[in-house]
Amino acid sequence: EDGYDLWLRYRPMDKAARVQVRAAASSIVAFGPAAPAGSAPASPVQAAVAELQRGLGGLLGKEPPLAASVQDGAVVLATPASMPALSGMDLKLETLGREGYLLRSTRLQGHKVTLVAANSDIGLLYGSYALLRKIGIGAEGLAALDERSAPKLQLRVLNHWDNLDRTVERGYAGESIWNWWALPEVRDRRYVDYARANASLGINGTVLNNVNSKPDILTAPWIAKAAAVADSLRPYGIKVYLSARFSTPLELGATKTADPLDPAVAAWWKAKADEIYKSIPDFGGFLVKANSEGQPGPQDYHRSHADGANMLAKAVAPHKGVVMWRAFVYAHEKPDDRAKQAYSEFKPLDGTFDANVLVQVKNGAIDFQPREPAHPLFGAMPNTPLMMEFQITKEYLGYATHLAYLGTMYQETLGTDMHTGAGTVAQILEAGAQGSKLTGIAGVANIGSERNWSGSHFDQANWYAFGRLAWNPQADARALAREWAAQTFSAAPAAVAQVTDMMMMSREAVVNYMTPLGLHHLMGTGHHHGPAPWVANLERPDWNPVYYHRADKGGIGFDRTATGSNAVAQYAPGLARQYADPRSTPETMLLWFHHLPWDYKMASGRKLWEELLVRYDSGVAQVDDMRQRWARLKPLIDARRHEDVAVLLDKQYQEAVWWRDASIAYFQSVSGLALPAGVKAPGMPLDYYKSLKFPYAPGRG
Ligand code: BDP
Repeated sequence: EDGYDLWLRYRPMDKAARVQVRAAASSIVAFGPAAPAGSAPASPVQAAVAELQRGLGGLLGKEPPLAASVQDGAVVLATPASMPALSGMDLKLETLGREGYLLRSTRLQGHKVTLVAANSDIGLLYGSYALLRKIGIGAEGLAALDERSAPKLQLRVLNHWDNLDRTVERGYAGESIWNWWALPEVRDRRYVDYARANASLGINGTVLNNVNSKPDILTAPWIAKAAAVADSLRPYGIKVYLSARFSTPLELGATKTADPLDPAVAAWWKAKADEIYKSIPDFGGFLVKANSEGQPGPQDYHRSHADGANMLAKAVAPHKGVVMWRAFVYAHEKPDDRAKQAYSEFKPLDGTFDANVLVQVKNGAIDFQPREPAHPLFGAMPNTPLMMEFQITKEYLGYATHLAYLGTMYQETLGTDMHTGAGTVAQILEAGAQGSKLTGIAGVANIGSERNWSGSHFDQANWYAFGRLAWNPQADARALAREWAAQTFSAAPAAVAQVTDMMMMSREAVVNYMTPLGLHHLMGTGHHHGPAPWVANLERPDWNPVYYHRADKGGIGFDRTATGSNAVAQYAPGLARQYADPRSTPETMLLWFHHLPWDYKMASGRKLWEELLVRYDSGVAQVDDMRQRWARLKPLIDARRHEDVAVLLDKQYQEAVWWRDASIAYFQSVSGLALPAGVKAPGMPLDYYKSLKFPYAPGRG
């Protein structure tokens, strides 16, 4: 096995389980025309039938036939439109919305069946995947099914940072999955497998190109390419979106300015939207990165983010499109604290955005670090739909070579109570804005052209966890890890338990050996690979790691309290109070909010300096532990994938040691403190770590 099949492997179940499954799923009844043999499904129902046949066929060793009428043991896919009798069955379908589904063991027309019911065809597709998932993780309770589920967020979207030359910004899984050159004539079959994987999780949108966008993407040839991708994804309920460069009309020579208040500019965007919708009638809309990291935007014309977003929103509104406007901004002026910029710029604009605009906010206020406190904008803009933006690709967490399950990280942010009275981040996202139904979440994809899709087998789990949390932001990371492990590696309980435990410890291990106790942004310049806490020579202060850790003889950490940048004041009072005092700040975030002396007493009784060393060591030890657990799993995992993972864990171990040693060597040089007895000295002198260069690191786009 090479990982291509993802969590949709459908390998044969053991005999006892097969008997159970056959009783509940021996044939399939669906309504409407079936897909012609050999061609890709053309509708959600055809996609559902194809997946059930493939899935049950694999699990049971024999493909269940399509039956023309209801019979015992059939899986019946039905909506009130395709089977009016459903309306009389008190199924409460109205609670499922457009995309939800119901799975129920019941009697239909006198036969015992497994009913997959929904209000729409797309609900049937999601229900079919849910049924296969249930069987894939052990088939328990299949004879007495009664489950209903509906997505809690409306837009569940992947963001591809894919360039038009097929490189991928922060991509570590090969080239872009989109073979732009060959499109639109050539549609890679992989697009359908991509759609299947996403639909199995409930992902219903994808932004095809990088947020650092080019004007070309909105020209006719590229619209045609995007339309071809959209055609492949449509049967799976996935809408296509595009990242738009704010200065596109100006750069294409169509207008003299990109000022959003210039009527010619607005007219150009309106006409452009009309043109796109001609080829892609269900086009989702635009994602925009403006006035950030050198990208053009409305502020170039002394207009606000709202002026820019609303101009685009008006262009797509007649077609029911949306604008996802990113809050990841970098001001031109030297900031007093980069962590404060998004809130400072966006909070005052609350309530001024058009109804079809969502502001897309990264999970934390800096940039996808191994650990960040939740972004203060969540809960602070009650009149504006906010979308969460997580990063699935591991730009700052060891690329695709380090094992770091991000389900725990996502859950940590989603579970944070923002003390605004609106509950946790998950609840805030679910509730949406006053008077609006728009809700959403985005994940920066880790998908590429590699056979295993994500650059490593375990990185598939981050795609999986993102998708499942997008459906239900209150889902539990451990339960999702278990589900993924059972479907991806083996449903044997011993394997599931061990793989799950490894996943659950993995992200904390990375935090420990890279950025313990709230440290952040210490990675190598530009490529973000490996430790570089000593870097101090970059033009902008907030590009330098020393800006973030502020270590000197006296202590370490970024003072974000009233005596420092006062970023804590951006949080609601309850949370601000907690973060303002080192004693009530969780130790995991201590140095994010506080600059403390090296001999500051930690909860463990140790001094801060000693605690830091302990954390670095425990990160290394955790990777070693994962390595040993994986070695013990050898008899339970197929040989090729077992070896693939083992090789990566060895590399991760070496790099964890490197992170530990380089960090300790550097912080010791600054603090001047001795290493306590028992702490191993770094393997090499500090200058050695400083001399390492990575000019060809991947992911620069
Ligand atoms: C940072 C990445 C950069 C992205 C930027 C963004 O280093 O490549 O363009 O975020 O989100 O994390 O726009």
